[in-house]
Amino acid sequence: MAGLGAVGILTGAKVQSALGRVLQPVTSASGGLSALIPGSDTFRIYTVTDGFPSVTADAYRLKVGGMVNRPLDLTLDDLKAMPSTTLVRDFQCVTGWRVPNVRWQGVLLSHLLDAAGVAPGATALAFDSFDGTYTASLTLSQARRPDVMVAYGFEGGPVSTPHGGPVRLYVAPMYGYKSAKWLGAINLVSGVEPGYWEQQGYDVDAWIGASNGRHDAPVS
Ligand SMILES: Nc1nc2c(c(=O)[nH]1)N[C@H]1C(S)=C(S)[C@@H](COP(=O)(O)O)O[C@H]1N2
Ligand SMILES: [Mo]
Repeated sequence: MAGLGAVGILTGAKVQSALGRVLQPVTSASGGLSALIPGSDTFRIYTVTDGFPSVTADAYRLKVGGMVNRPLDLTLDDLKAMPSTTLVRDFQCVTGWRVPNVRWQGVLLSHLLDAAGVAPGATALAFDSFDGTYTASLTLSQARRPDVMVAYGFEGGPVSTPHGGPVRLYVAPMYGYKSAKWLGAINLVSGVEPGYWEQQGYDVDAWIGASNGRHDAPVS
């Protein structure tokens, strides 16, 4: 991955397109001229399917199921009625780009786990995107961290469709591929089920390391 990152900086979109299609460059979270400088702090928009899936805020549902005591079927309003958390962190893709100080708002995953009640024997979470293809995984202890959330807010507004709205996962301490966009379902399972990129060689434990230039302090 370190090698890929270095190549990514040199050849940009070509390498990124091998890892996930880049559909459109968007303005940096911090804005300004940096958006025009190749390799600078802008988000790349990724999807592994043909374009973006889209649902209206009214039709959106998040299901929490699998090994739980009380399966949940939540609307966007249900999520917004839960205690909200704001995190401001760097967002880092394993290919080398990083966007500093991005503001996310949403519900801690630990809160959803408590609401659903984790059944005995569950040790991991499997996340499904409503794009029908993308998946991600976390262990139960990773999911309970105070910097892991289901996000509906981004930079003071909603999470846009290209960024995975209306609701995406946001796993602050890990590389971006853990932060599944267009989040449709969370299932509690008895062992880690490697996600989309993890099945193709990315680390299942995707901690962002200090050697990768992260400069916000880890929570723990
Ligand atoms: N559904 C879905 N989620 C996804 C991806 C994807 O292709 N599809 N790409 C992942 C990767 S590798 C990164 S770095 C981030 C990028 O988020 P962005 O597209 O909002 O910049 O989304 C992650 N979540
Ligand atoms: Mo990524």
